[in-house]
This record gives sequence, structure tokens and C-alpha cells, in this order.
Amino acid sequence: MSEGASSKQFRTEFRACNLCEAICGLTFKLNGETITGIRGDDDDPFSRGHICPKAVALKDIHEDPERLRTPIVRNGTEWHPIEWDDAFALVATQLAEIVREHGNDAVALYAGNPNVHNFGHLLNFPPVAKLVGSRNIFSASSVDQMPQQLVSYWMFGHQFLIPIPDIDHTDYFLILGGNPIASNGSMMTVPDVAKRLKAIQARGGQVVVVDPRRTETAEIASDHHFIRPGSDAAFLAALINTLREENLLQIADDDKLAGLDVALDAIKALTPEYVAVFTGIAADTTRSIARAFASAKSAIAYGRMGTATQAFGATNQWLIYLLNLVTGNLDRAGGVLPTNPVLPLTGPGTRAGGHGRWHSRVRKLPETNSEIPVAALAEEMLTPGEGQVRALFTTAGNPVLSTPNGNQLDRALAGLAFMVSVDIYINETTRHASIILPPTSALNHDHYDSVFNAFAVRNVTRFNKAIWPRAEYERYDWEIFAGIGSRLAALLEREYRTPRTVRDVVAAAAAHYPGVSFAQMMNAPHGIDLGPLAPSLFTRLQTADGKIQCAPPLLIADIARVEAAVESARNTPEALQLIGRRHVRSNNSWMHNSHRLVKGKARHQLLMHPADLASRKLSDGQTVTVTSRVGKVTIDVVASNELMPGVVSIPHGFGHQRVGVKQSVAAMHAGVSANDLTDETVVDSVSGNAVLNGVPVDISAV
Ligand SMILES: Nc1nc2c(c(=O)[nH]1)N[C@H]1C(S)=C(S)[C@@H](COP(=O)(O)OP(=O)(O)OC[C@H]3O[C@@H](n4cnc5c(=O)[nH]c(N)nc54)[C@H](O)[C@@H]3O)O[C@H]1N2
Ligand SMILES: Nc1nc2c(c(=O)[nH]1)N[C@H]1C(S)=C(S)[C@@H](COP(=O)(O)OP(=O)(O)OC[C@H]3O[C@@H](n4cnc5c(=O)[nH]c(N)nc54)[C@H](O)[C@@H]3O)O[C@H]1N2
Ligand code: SF4
Ligand SMILES: [Mo]
Repeated sequence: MSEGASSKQFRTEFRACNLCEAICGLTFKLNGETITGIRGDDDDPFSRGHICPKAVALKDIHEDPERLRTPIVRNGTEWHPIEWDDAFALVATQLAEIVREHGNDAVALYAGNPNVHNFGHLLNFPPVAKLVGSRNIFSASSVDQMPQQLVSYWMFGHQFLIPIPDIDHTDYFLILGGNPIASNGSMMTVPDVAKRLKAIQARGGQVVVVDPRRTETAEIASDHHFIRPGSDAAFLAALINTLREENLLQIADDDKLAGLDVALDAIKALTPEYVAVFTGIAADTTRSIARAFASAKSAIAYGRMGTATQAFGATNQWLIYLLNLVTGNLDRAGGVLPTNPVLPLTGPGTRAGGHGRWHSRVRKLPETNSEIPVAALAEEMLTPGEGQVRALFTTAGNPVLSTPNGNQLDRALAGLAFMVSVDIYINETTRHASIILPPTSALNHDHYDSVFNAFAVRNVTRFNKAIWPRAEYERYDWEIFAGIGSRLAALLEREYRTPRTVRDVVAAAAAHYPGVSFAQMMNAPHGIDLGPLAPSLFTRLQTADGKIQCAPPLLIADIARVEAAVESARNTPEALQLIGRRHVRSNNSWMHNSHRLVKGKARHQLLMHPADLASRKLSDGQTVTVTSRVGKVTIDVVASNELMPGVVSIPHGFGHQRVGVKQSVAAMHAGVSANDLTDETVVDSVSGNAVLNGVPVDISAV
């Protein structure tokens, strides 16, 4: 703790929450180093005082005695402390040896979700990856939003040129495969989403949810329609075909569009009538949704995890963009339009993206935006031969729980020559590390949301200083990367870009942004509102011809795969299909150590429709076995008519028995990992994204 703390014993600090994409402003009440209260920041113009239960758990994480503060090395199952300098030297020496002996690609790197919530991390991990020079770069993006980045790259010329729902001005919000009431929004930064959704309805508009589960969002929507997992592409194509057939297309900016006719012709067989058996949505319903969408003054089609992490992730995203485009809602108020952030993710000097420039060694999956799909990580370790992965660097991730066929990855990690993890916990993945280097608590570093300010439903900016400096014995993420990077660069005699601070990079960006200065930002701890989203997509396109590419060849080709799926559903009865879910009191795999969050009713169970239980002679509360191609789990079942018949659900992020059940988790059962059932061999063949939803399973009594 720094000098002067006692003179400032009781104080209040303001800071954006780093846990989810909503980036709510928080008010921290402090007594010295103790957090005495965390509340929503009423003066944040964007989040307006909104807070969810997870934010209060920031105190639990900060104070958790199980959170690591200094590096530890593993000897069998025992962990021993080690000095920082020795830790950096050990990691650099081991990595250098493997690179020298087996080549750059023998080291794989994986960055998980909190990376994106921590700008110091996001800035300073890539230089280490670049220094290693491996093509085996993986991240949580390929179990998440990679299809959206890929389709943005193809259609608009940049992976981060992402049109965001203008939720505050729309008249019709069609949500496919997203549950913002539980998730607080994703690929749209939207604090206080419940109020904003209700406001649509209050001004006479509609919120329509298409989801195999009647979710918390569906509960407050104007309408909800069940859809068979994995069938959204057919449904979206049927919406567009209805509009075309009924002369409801509204296409502006014709001269800025390339290939629209090709795209519309490619999907024309997918009529509402033809796809109804596959989607489970009656043709009349599809047609009336299409008409309502087209006749609304403004409308948004939006898809999230449910449309991204399934068999047709990329094609879904393409059809979502096309639906917005052909109804005149792309780049207009009340439709979808890109944010104009202080710190630009697009434009000169940023990474536009790419696809298929190289392929994974074993399965030959194409690279997307310089990453190999994480569904291929385990096989790259387990398959011998030239280029085999022998070492792994993970940071801010838990792929054993978050990527398909976690059991296989668990086994693969056990066989590595070396593994280093940068993480604040021993988790189901980092337990295999040879060494874990823990960064400080998030509250100890400056915070700026480089990513989420750029995907926000308004233009906003908010810079927050660290609440306390780190302790002398701690290190920031970026210091850990620098400690390893500088030593590795020396050993390999390679270039290494020295670390940059969040403060310097944000200040430099602010200098180029009209209407706000970094000095103003430093004096505005509640954040600054920079106005509503405004059309800019058409002037920001980064495609070679400056036009929107409506017909990317690999997406046109993928329609044949959609048609084959429609045909097969018409001919063969489907197995039960597994989907995931999220709960507002849980955050991916890593917040189950907060008793305050996990207490109360258990939330880890399998949900199943009563008719599906009855037909298998199972009953509510029974323990059942769920089997998929890759594995088998035993779990309690809860009868729920929230689910579409034929669909079952297990929440994502559970399954903590591998590390030994912690106290908080024990109170509400460790649960099982849905990814012990998901199949790493089944990916969206266009983007390589994992298929986490619509997994065929069998269920029987134990
Ligand atoms: N079946 C199924 N699988 C899924 C999903 C699903 O819905 N269903 N969802 C997918 C999605 S959307 C995502 S994003 C992924 C998430 O997958 P991952 O990112 O692999 O996993 P997390 O559970 O987010 O683990 C985050 C880790 O980061 C650590 N951490 C927290 N803060 C910091 C920090 O500041 N620095 C560092 N270095 N470490 C930190 C935590 O201790 C934790 O171990 O899971 C995906 N997997
Ligand atoms: N409380 C909480 N908030 C979170 C997280 C968390 O773990 N907990 N994680 C954060 C992260 S990393 C992310 S990426 C976001 C995710 O944010 P969201 O995508 O909004 O959240 P999910 O709950 O994964 O919603 C996916 C929905 O897709 C539905 N679905 C499944 N399969 C299909 C399908 O084939 N078609 C359609 N149409 N729907 C389908 C599911 O029933 C579910 O309702 O949430 C973020 N916020
Ligand atoms: S909604 Fe997300 S950002 Fe807001 S308080 Fe909860 S976890 Fe934090
Ligand atoms: Mo995510």
C-alpha cells in the first residue's frame, strides 16, 4: 500500500466494471485498502447507475485468499513459490529451448476472455506472441464471435467494422440467439439493457426473440418463437425471400453494393414453406415476422452466441447483415451502425483481418484473422510429427472448460513438455501449467475499454485510474509479458516491441478525436457521452473496391450445406440437441469462487422439456446420463417448459471437480462441463468456429 493511504482512509473511487461487455460505471466506497461498498455509478451518463450482482463480487475476487499473488511452479501436484525474476528467466529459457529445437510453431498460445477486458493485457500480449513467431495462435474468439469478425472482414473490409444495434432509436428489434437480460449484452455494449428494451416497447416498437429456449429476454419481449438449434440460416434466408417475393426490399446506395443479386439468387430455394420443418417455425409466422420487420420505421436483426457458435456461424452472420441491408437498416439510425470510438479499432494502422492464408497442421482448418480455431488445439498437441505443439502459453483463459471436448484437451495438456499460464487462479486448465504467473487484481491497474467503447450503442469514453497501486511483491499483466518478452528476445536474438501503457495509447488516440481531450477524460471519472451512433459505415469501408461485398464466395458456397441440412431434417427425425445458457450471477468459468454469487438455488442442472422426460420415462429431479460422440456426464435434470421439445440445456462454465471443489462451489454443486459433450470435430466449416449449440445427445437414467 502506498504512503498517504491513511490520510485518505475513507474515499470514493469511480471505475468501469471489467467483468462483462456492459462496462457499467461503479462507485467504490473504500476504507484504506478495504472495499466497504460497491454500487452503480448514477453519474455515468451511459450506465446510469445500473449494476448487476457480479460487480459486487469484484470485492470477493480482490480479497479472495485463493487468488494467486506471486508466481508458483509445479512439481507433480505440489506448487511452490518462486521469485519473479526467476520465474521470467525460467519461462524464457524453456520457451527458447523449445523454439530452437522444434521451431516457432511448437509453441501454441491461447488468450481467453478477460484479455479483452484489460487493455494493458491486450496491448502487451501480442508482442510476446509475435516474438515467438508461432502460427499456432488460439483464443476464445473461435468459441465465440469469430464468424462476425470474418463476415465483417469479407463484406466491409475490416474484422472490427461491426455495425451495432441502435437499440435506443429502433422500432423493431429481432434477437436471434442472444439473451441480453442474462448476459447484459454482447457485441453491443449496452448497460442497463432491460430499461432500453422496455423503452422500445414503450414507444410502440417490438422486441422479438427467436431462441430454442424461452429465455429471460424472451420473457420481457413482445414475442418469442422457438427455433431448432442450428437452423437460423434457413430462417434468415426465408425472411429475405419473403421480402423479395412480396416486393418489400428497400435497397439504397446501390452503387456501393457489389454482388447483391448473386447473394439473393443463391438463397432463393430457402422459402418459408421449404424450411419450416427444419426451423420448427411455421411458414406463416416467418412471413409475418418478415413483413413486420420491413414495415417498421427502423429495425435491427441481431444474432449472438446462439447464431455464432453453431454449425452455420458465418452464414448466419452474413444473412443477418443482408437482412439489415435489404430493408434499409444498415447504417441508419434505429438500425445497425458502427460506433465511432475515441480509440479506433479500424482504419489506418489497424489489423483488417484475413482468412485461409495458412492452415492448421493436422486438420487443415483455415486461419481466420491470424488465429487457428481452438477446436484444433488438442489435436495439434496429440498428433506427433513435424510441427507438433510441445509447449503452451495460456493467459486469462480456461480452455479445458471453455472449448469443445475439454476432456481431450485436459489429456493433451498433461503430455506437454512445458506450459506457462498467466492467471489469477489455479483453474481446470492452469493446473497443468509448469508455472503460473499471476497478474494483479484488475482494481490495481488503469482501466480503459478499448474494445467495448468501440462496440457501444452510443459513442462514449471513460478512463479510470487504478484504485490502488500494486503491492511491491505483485506484477501487472504487462510487466509479466515484458519480463518474459525481454528475456526471450535476448535468448532468441529477435526483435521485441517494448511495452506501451494504457495511458499513453489512450492519450495519443484522444489527441486525434474531435470534441474531447485526454485531459477532459482524466477529469471525468464517470465517463463522457459523445453522442448517438451516426451513419459512417459506407464512408469507412475498407474493401478493395470500396463497396460492400454482398456475395463472399465461401458464403455463397455454404448455402449448399444449409440446403443439405434442410433436406436431412425433412427426412430423418433428430436426436435431442444440447444448447448452453448463462445466468446473471455467473461469469464464464471463473467466478464460482464468490459465495455471494453462487449461494441460493443451484443453477447447474440439465433443463429438459416434460414431454422429453416422459417419453424416456424420466422424472424431474432425477440424475441422468447425457452422452454425446465425445463423452458422457452425469447430471441432475430439471423439468422445464422453457425449452423447445427436443432441446436440452446445460449452462456453460461449470465442471469444477477437476481442481477439487472449492468452498463456494461446494455449496451449489460443481456441476459438469458442457464442453465434455461438445465435439471438437464439428465446426462451422467456413469460419472454423466451434459448434457449442445443437450438439446431438442421448439421455438415459443412470
Ligand atoms: N459450451 C460452451 N462453451 C463456451 C461458451 C458457451 O456458451 N458454451 N462460451 C464461450 C465464450 S463466449 C467465451 S468468451 C469463452 C471463455 O473462455 P475462456 O476465456 O477460456 O475462459 P474464462 O472462463 O473466461 O476464463 C478466464 C480466466 O481468466 C482469468 N483472469 C481473470 N482476470 C484476469 C486478468 O486480469 N488477467 C489474467 N491474466 N487472467 C485473468 C480467470 O481467473 C480465468 O481463469 O468460453 C466459451 N465456451
Ligand atoms: N451473467 C453473465 N454474463 C455474461 C457472460 C456470462 O458468462 N455470464 N459471458 C459473457 C460473454 S463471454 C459473452 S460472449 C456473452 C454472450 O451473450 P449472449 O449471446 O447474449 O448470451 P447467451 O446466454 O450465450 O445466449 C445465447 C442464446 O442462444 C440460444 N441458442 C442456442 N442455440 C441456438 C440456435 O441454434 N439458434 C438460436 N437462435 N438461438 C440459440 C440460447 O438458448 C441462448 O439464449 O455474455 C457475456 N455476459
Ligand atoms: S452488467 Fe456487466 S459490466 Fe455491468 S455490473 Fe454487471 S458484470 Fe459489471
Ligand atoms: Mo464470450
